[in-house]
Amino acid sequence: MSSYFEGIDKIKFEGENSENPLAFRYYDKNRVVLGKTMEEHLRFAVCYWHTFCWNGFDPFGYDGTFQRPWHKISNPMEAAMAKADVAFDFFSKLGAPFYCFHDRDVAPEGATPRESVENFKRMVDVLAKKQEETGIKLLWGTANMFSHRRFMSGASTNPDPEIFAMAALQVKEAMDATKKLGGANYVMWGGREGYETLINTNMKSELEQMGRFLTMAVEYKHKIGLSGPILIEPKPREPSKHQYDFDTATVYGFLKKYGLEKDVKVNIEANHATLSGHTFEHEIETAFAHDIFGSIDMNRGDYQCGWDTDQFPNNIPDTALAMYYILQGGGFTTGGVNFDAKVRRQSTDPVDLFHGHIGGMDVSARALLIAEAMIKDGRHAKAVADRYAGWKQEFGQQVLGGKLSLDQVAQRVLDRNTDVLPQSGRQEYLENLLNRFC
Ligand code: XUL
Ligand code: CO
Repeated sequence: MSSYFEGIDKIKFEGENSENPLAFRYYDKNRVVLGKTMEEHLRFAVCYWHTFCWNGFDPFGYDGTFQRPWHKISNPMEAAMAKADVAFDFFSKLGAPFYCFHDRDVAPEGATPRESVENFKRMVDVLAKKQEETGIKLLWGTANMFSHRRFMSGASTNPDPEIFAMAALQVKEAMDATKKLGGANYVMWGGREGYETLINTNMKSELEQMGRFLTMAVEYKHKIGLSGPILIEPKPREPSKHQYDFDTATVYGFLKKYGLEKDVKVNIEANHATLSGHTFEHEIETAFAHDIFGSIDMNRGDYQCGWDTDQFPNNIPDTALAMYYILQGGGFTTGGVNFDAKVRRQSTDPVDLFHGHIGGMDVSARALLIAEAMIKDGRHAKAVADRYAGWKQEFGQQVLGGKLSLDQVAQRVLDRNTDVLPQSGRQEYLENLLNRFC
């Protein structure tokens, strides 16, 4: 048990009228919503990297602003231990049932590949023990193949196959660790799987390398019996200028090409969706439409900044719409709501970590209740179903069922010989309807 959060008790649900900033007003983990508890629906996870690894650094400061005690410990394994103590203390006090990590978040890179593997294995044992003591579970594990300078030109997409091999070692070890810790999913985010300029890039080769890498990871998943899916996390850019896993639709095309669409799903991040020019709900619905919805990284961007600001979500209608489409699609199975979000670098106190997460959890819980009300009301779903009703009728079904050719459909128009008039899409009515629930 660490003393970093001394004075902060376990966060409780106190209800809508509570004025206590360290209490939940909406997240009542035992409340039943559409047949499942809030805890079962939302499957909240805290991310290790933003909350415990980032030190508040930005390129204009001399140093990080947070000065957390474990950042000052010079022995890297001792620092990793202290960080793990604080992390599990935080998860427990917050009441988040899950956490997520990169290999390098929990254990330091060693002087050689073997030492790195050793460090990681030692820390995985520590995490296993802490999971057992606290009951906290792993939502997903992943490997950091973007921070070390060796990955500056990519991991699996690197021009050098020996760096591909270094990435393979990390993924193998991180998959082993995820299995050992009972992780529900395994995530791959390709921050450096892309390029800066085509002038020095063989794109065809890089895409083939990436396809091969993912195929090997899927084979290994089956080999070790890692039960959950591999999740690709799309993002259009940053740090790569052109990131190959641009958005969900792009990822789906890639999975189809390599025949991996049954084994691999997506982890959709709100701020990545908006950076790719889409809404969060567009990405969620695209994933459901292709049957590859896995999990979400919950956060928000900044309307004025064009980069990944990873802020905690605070917009109720936006979050409600995302939650509504998740529920309409059937909800989470192995996935959950991971806060890939960080407090601002001026939010330097331990308590700020609680404010960020409590706010994000309450907004998500409120969004879940709004989604429940919309589903029970049924008017939105009916309006959309009515709009497409023709496709359920005889002619629509014949077209979709492949019973008619293009010239037969054309002949139908000539036989009927009447114009077809457009029907209102009722956008404003539906927007007003949504706002009635928020
Ligand atoms: C980066 C990002 C990553 C992934 C995991 O934008 O979202 O933290 O979630 O590698
Ligand atoms: Co993310």
